[in-house]
Amino acid sequence: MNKGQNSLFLKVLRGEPAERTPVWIMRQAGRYLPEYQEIRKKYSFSTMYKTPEIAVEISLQPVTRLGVDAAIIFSDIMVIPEAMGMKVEFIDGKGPVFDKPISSEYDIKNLGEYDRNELDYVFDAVKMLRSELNETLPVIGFCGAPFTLAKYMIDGSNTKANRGIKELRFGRPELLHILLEKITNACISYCKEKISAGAQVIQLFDSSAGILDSEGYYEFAYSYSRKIFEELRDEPAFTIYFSRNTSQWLPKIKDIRADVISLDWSVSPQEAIRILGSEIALQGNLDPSALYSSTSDVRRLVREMLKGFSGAKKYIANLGHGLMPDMAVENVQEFVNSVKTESKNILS
Ligand code: 1CP
Repeated sequence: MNKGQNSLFLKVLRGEPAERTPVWIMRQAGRYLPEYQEIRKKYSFSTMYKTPEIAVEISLQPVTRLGVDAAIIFSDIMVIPEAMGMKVEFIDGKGPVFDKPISSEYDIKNLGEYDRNELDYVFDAVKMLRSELNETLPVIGFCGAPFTLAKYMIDGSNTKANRGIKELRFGRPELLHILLEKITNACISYCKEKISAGAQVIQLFDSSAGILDSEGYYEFAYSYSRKIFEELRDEPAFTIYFSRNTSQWLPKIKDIRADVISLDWSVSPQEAIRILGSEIALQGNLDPSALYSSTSDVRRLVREMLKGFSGAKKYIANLGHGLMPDMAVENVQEFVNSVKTESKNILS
């Protein structure tokens, strides 16, 4: 299978020898960067991700500024609900808010068909980004995992109580399955088309999976993400599974059929390797809040993280979740620089 060019990132995923550890950061294209804020002053967030030229420019900002080893396409996971006919607004300080969240059996059964024509701007942006990078670095495409998307579509925003989704999970599980199946089919089509457009890596974000109980996680989150990975097995792209607050379920996650498991900071690298083995590729996992400390602390913590993962055959450095808007660019830069220099020492 042709899984792309000779970048460090893809070399590591193919299991080839590499001189250092590759690094990228979740939410690297975003609000902590002054050059992002400059563009944001002029446009709304939705104009930014719906205009391929702007999305590509923002995707390239962290590449230019920080020297990360992959570019993630600037977009959002809510494009799938939008392509299923739902209306989403992005409110400052609050994130996505749906004007009419799903609130009944009728809403679930009459949810719009996923219309890929609504998303030409995403596929165009991926094509453009791949061409701009000129095979130097890989393009990471991403997709919200079905459970995480369902949570937002039902609860309407990032409410802490998760009232609607939990009501459905316990009260009308068969309806939740109908919804999850519709979303899963949309995700499969969307990911395949992103790969056709040029994405060499696809990360599935199951950011909300950790709100579930153990049985619920397997039934409503894990199984649908696994189905997507099954469908992507023969596609020319590597797949990454990111979920949060789910490390208690790592023995199960081992079999999710993703090429890479992205870890949060609730599990130590050594423990993750003990559970998952040293063959599967791992990504992560420094607590993003570590970037609120001093630059010398960042370097020390990165060194510890890299040593912790030294038993994994394939490893990509990242945080355990995304960057926050108020993080200092110099500490973000120090994270990237120290992965580069310290991993050379550790690997040599
Ligand atoms: O400028 C602004 O006001 C917009 C802020 C913003 C940005 C920069 C939003 C709204 N989304 C994004 C980009 C984004 N979202 C990316 C870009 C690529 C990158 O990583 O650099 C990605 C991968 C996402 C994915 C995303 N959006 C997730 C899953 C990952 C995660 O962080 O858990 C989720 C849950 C969302 C919803 C969303 N959209 C925006 C915000 C602020 C949020 C998060 C809401 C929340 O955490 O409550």
